[in-house]
Amino acid sequence: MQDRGFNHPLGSEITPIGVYLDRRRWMQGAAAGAATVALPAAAVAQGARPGKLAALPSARSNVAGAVVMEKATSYNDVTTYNNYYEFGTDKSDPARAAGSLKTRPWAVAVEGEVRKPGVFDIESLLKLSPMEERIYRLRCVEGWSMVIPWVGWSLADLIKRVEPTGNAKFVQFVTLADRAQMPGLSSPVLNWPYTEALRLDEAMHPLTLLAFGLYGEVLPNQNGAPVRLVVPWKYGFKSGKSIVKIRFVEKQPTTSWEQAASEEYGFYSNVNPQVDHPRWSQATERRIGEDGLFAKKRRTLMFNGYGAQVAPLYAGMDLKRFF
Ligand SMILES: Nc1nc2c(c(=O)[nH]1)N[C@H]1C(S)=C(S)[C@@H](COP(=O)(O)O)O[C@H]1N2
Ligand SMILES: [Mo]
Repeated sequence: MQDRGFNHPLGSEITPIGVYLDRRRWMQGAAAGAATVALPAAAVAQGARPGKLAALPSARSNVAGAVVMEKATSYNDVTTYNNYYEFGTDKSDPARAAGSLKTRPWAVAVEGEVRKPGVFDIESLLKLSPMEERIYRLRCVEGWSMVIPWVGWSLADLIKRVEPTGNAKFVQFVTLADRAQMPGLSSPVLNWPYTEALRLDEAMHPLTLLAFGLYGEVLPNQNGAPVRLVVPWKYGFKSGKSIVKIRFVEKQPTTSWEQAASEEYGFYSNVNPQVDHPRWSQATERRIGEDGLFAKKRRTLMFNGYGAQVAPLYAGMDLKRFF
């Protein structure tokens, strides 16, 4: 399991009883050879719906490695400690400023090297595949992490639908860039629109999630409403928010972060405790919500703990060179 070798949990992380029971049933199900056990997603979310936004019902994930057996970061921390530079560079800026983002109507254009390009409106995307809840770690390159119950489905479901051609080697993700809605665009801190990209096989990996919600509700604007990417084995910036375009291309695209500082942010950006950022170590991380006097730093795991699922994608690659 991906958690082997992880830091011994702190007292504050002792599993709530409902989650413990849920986990036991899950393991019994796994032992019986069942792929899934039908349980309400709320049992997994380690707490009730916050009741702030519209509900987004989901089933428990079928994807191996999707469930992290750690205490979820509180909804309050997940939604008030954000990176979303289109709304400012302070962690508190997006929660304060992202109210101006209009998430309806919304459409995602899928184009480039695909046989079936098209424009998908958000309503059709919400119905494209069954919603699953997946608890993933999110590890920022800055050295902090969270555990978040996301709601969405594997990006692969959309990719199969549009039928990539043999020339499709990379997938680019483009965030909305509208000065009227996004005050941060007046600063040249990044090249707008924010773009990210994955290799096609990374994008097709079942762990790669197109997320529409968290904590059983639609995404708050500051977390990338109405639709964002979550790539759990890579540093957080690979997970683009508020996506309006998905483009299939032959050549490796440069990303906004590479354009800003290519020595610091490589294309791959796999979470890797052995490859430090040029200005700081990546060996440990601070879990948001564990900021007390006695909070220990956590050891960062190779591929953020998802190595059993994703290491084969990088077999034979020098991950110091392709950082
Ligand atoms: N469009 C856009 N997407 C973005 C960012 C951003 O500034 N703009 N920040 C990235 C970074 S650095 C991180 S760590 C995650 C943070 O996601 P969260 O705020 O939902 O925790 O979003 C990523 N996606
Ligand atoms: Mo980040």
